[in-house]
Amino acid sequence: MENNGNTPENTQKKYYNNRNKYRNKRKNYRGYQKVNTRSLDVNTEETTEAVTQEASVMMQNVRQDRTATIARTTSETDIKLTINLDGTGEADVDTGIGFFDHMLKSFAKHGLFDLSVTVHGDLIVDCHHTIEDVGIVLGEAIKQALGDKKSIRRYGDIILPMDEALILCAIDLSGRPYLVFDGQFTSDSVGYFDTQMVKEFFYAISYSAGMNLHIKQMSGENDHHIIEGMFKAFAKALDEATLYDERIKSVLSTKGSL
Ligand SMILES: [Mn+2]
Repeated sequence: MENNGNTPENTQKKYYNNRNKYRNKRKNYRGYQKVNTRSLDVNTEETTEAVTQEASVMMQNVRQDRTATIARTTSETDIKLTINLDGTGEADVDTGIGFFDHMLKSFAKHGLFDLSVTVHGDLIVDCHHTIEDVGIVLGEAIKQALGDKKSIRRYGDIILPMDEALILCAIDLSGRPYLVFDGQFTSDSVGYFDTQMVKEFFYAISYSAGMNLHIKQMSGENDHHIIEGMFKAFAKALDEATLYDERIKSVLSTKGSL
């Protein structure tokens, strides 16, 4: 009564409570990943601490679902888009512009994103609204899927070859939009895709995603190669920037947010 409740009975109860907590943690841990648990078989205080740490790592591994779906309707376009940043490259794309579909499928495949896009755009006018608005919506979806950007690499870059074309792409998921685009095309269009729209598309993404995006054509002659190189390079750089890095415990910024 006067000994702070530390009766032999209570002490035993506490012991069993702690033991059960420890066992549950171990059970959860084992259920999560069937890996080497031999190191957990010795019941010492040190081991309990190790298990607690493992449990915390385990919780970090149970990541947020990085999927976003956005629907946007204006008088010019009607768009529904879903992206999963942790996908496998599956794409289901129908924009009404064959070459644009080809580019978006390349983007999904090489970034290992799952992407579904359906667009009813005013193609009777031209391809402008359709391509620009998909850029806006894709950027919004990327931003939404990224969430708080905790534990991601933030930066990604590549110099990607496609035959004679060589494309540099560098990304900072800084939250600050900025596009630097350096590309020269010799034809007005590839299929029904106007080459002027390449820059517009990436501009729209960088602004709606809050992304610093550099795309630079280092060489290239064939517009199909140059544009496809840009979409693939963007995909690879974005994949790298969105990858989780276990060493990054919070967001990769001295400000504390991105
Ligand atoms: Mn191609």
